[in-house]
Amino acid sequence: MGMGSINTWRVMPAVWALICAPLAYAGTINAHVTTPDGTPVTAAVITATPVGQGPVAVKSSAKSLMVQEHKQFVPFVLPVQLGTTVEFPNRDPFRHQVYSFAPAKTFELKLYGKSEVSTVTFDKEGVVPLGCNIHDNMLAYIYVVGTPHFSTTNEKGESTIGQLPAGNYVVKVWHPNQKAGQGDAGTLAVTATDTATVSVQLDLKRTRTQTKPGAVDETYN
Ligand SMILES: [Cu+2]
Repeated sequence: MGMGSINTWRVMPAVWALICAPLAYAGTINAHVTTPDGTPVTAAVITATPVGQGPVAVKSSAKSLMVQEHKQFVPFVLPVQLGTTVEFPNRDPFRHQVYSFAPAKTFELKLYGKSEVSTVTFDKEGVVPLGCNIHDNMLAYIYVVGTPHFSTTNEKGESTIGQLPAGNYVVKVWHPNQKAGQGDAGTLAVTATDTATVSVQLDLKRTRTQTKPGAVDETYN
């Protein structure tokens, strides 16, 4: 045996560790959400909950962002895990006053101006529609979920949840405009080595969306 064989022998265990380590612990779900006529649904939230598991809150003080910019909330739909604190930074040169009447979280932030940040901690599962007392057209949703496994669909209606321990998961889809009785995507078996795929159809109501960013016609006061 020459030197080449000895080197290969030494390197192989390290290579195998690199290849095998991620696969041993992590499964993936790929979801594709469309309307019945095949139009991709953007901003739908996919959740995966281990079968039989109750709501799980975040372990540490997780933070998330709901920005106000150009008289809009960004993002339109923000999924967060139970117990997450959401910051509401104002990036407009005028003031906003954010509120919700949702049973999952009723709150009203003080009127606040540019570069000011208010926070709210979401401690109940459910849908929290947001509005602004100053700008009637501002609308967004915080969706509080009891699982760490969730993601939001992109403009193609696609979404990936990774890093899943192998097991059986209840998969659900939620979008603020979906009609009642929809969103159950069934139970999926996730293995450590394969990608599970699920296609879901959501029938959407016609409802108002946020206005497009317009001319900034307000001054900071
Ligand atoms: Cu506002």
